[in-house]
Amino acid sequence: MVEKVVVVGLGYVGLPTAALIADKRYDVLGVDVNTRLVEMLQVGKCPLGEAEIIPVVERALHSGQLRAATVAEPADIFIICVPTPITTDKRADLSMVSKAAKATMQHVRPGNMVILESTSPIGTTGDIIAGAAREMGLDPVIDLDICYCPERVFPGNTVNEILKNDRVVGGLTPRAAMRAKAFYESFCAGKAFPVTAAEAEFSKLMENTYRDVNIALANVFAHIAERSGIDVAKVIEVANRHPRVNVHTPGPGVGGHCIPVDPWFLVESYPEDTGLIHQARLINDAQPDRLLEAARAAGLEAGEKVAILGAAYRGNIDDARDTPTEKLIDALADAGIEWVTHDPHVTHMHVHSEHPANLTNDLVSAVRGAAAVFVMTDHDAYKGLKPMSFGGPMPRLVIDGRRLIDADAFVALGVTVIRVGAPVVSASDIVLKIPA
Ligand code: SAJ
Repeated sequence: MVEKVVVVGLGYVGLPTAALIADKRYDVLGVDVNTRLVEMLQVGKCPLGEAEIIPVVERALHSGQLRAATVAEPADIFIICVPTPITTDKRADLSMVSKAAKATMQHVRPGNMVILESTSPIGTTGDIIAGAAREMGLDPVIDLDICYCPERVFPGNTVNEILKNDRVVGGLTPRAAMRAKAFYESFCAGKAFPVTAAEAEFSKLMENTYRDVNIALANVFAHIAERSGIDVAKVIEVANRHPRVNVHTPGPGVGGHCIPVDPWFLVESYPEDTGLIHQARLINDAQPDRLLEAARAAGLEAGEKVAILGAAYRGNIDDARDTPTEKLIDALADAGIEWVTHDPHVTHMHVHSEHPANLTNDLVSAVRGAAAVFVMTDHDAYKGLKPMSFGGPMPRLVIDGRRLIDADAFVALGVTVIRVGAPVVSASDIVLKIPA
């Protein structure tokens, strides 16, 4: 018998998950509160997602294996994939999980499996999902299989990651975990590892916190290098030849909807044990400010204009959520400096900040009249960037937060180059190096 699956939350994880499960011959209903999105899906159109996802979603819609609605229906398996953002005071906002759990439980019957995929503080599945089941008169342990199975999607490579990554599947009971394992292994080539729901919640937070703390460590190494006149990139390269060392890449800060958010869930719940994690968050969040401070120390002044290269939080994607560029914009506004943001992929930015990004995809117009250029995103388009790409007079300063540009070529034209983790280089340094 074909199992029916309801996926609640059709965002960057839920929608591709729903479509890929439908592709494996499950009967899938996608549910979302966004009526415009649902209406588009109902006429067979996929209005969001990466280029690879759109045809998968549209194929699933046309085959009838995937349908969309604003309200759930009875099914065998329910998957909740709604956002879990943080509040301005860095607390987990679980309101969407609560709402989705309550609405979903209206349709849940004994024998069903209910899975939470949203990144959540330890204990959320036991509290909120099981709590919503109890409110409907269901015993979360006897009547249902309740699970926590975190997504591990790397935006830009979503389809592959859903289909190939190993998964952690946590159950409120061993029976629930084994059922989740069988379900995920039915559409995913990766292996599913059964644990408890709390262990799975912790694993997801551990994975992203590990990355954040390691990036912060790399950023601290960059600060030390900047002070000591050493190039950190060169040192990281040789240090990483050690078989048990993997220093991450320093940069202009940490963006995205996961890494700058998830460590706070641990800090909120375990403040006495998370000094290191808290400090790492502060270090990564301060990187855009440090870049601006360095530029100001090199002469950038209020009233001048700068160009920011890159709005996306990571290279070659069009996703600008929580991008370090937004923090840089706020710092520029505070310093009375004007800005234009160039990005070849991002067409709109949902900013928390009250300041506009002033986005353009025309590099020459973005840098025209700029006193300084900040490189914030590791897009391929900026790799090896040369002065001639600016198509006109040079800025006085280039601040390379990603170590991408052809620094020598800029310095040769009199531009001062500030790079994360390296000494500042200006034309006078080159002159000094020329033998008499
Ligand atoms: N970054 C650095 N230095 C590095 C690596 C990354 O500065 O060495 C920056 C990036 O430029 C970016 C930020 O960190 O601004 C976050 O990037 P990321 O590469 O960690 O990727 P995300 O946030 O897109 O995806 C992460 C992934 N988690 C891990 O790699 C542990 C992904 O697998 C998760 O599914 C995703 O978070 C999520 O949804 O939780």
